Amino acid sequence: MSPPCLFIGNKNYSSWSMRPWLALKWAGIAFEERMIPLGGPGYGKSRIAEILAVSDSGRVPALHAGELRIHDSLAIMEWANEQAPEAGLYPRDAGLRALARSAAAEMHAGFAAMRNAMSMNIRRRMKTAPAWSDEVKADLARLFELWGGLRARHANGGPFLFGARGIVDAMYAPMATRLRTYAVEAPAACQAYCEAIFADDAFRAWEAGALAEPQRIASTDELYT
Ligand SMILES: N[C@@H](CCC(=O)N[C@@H](CS)C(=O)NCC(=O)O)C(=O)O
Repeated sequence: MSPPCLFIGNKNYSSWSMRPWLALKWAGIAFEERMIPLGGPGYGKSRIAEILAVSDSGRVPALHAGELRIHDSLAIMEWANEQAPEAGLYPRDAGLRALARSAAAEMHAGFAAMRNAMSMNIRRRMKTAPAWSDEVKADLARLFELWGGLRARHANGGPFLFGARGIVDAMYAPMATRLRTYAVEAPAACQAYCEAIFADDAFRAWEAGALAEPQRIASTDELYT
């Protein structure tokens, strides 16, 4: 059987695509990838024709594995965890696993103000942060509280949120790039966590792909200019 195929958006811009791509790499699951450019007709309405052809939601990421078509980042990562349980994408302890799932779900369903105001743009570096709304400030405070608490608790187990890297880190990796892009000052423990993400081999491979992409999406590149 041919390997699974992960359909993704532009590596520079598609935060949801980055997440399962990292988790699949970390799990050691071989897969093909196909990039469908965002930004053209239908973008923002889940109506890009090339995406609709491979994803029932009209959004990427989507994973095809045999007859199976999974069209959501977290669902793809849960599938990866079931395919490769030995990879440790979630903590082995059941209680910690529940907390990791809580943190992953919080990202999947939340941080809307940050996601809107800080569109992922890996290659971009703003010199100073724009003035953030109260909603964005509240999201940042919650992010730092969550990361800071987990790092304090798991400092001895490794540099990631639960010590070893896993689905929670895949979920939050795009947030680390947002802080870097939009010149957000983070508490030291959170900055150290961002550095651990930036040093990760799979993250660096994704980042290299983002930097090599020629396409520009003006609506994102011109935020705050
Ligand atoms: N809940 C979905 C969100 C996926 C999503 O919003 N993907 C964006 C790209 S990052 C997309 O496909 N946008 C296409 C559009 O808006 O038309 C997931 O977790 O996979």
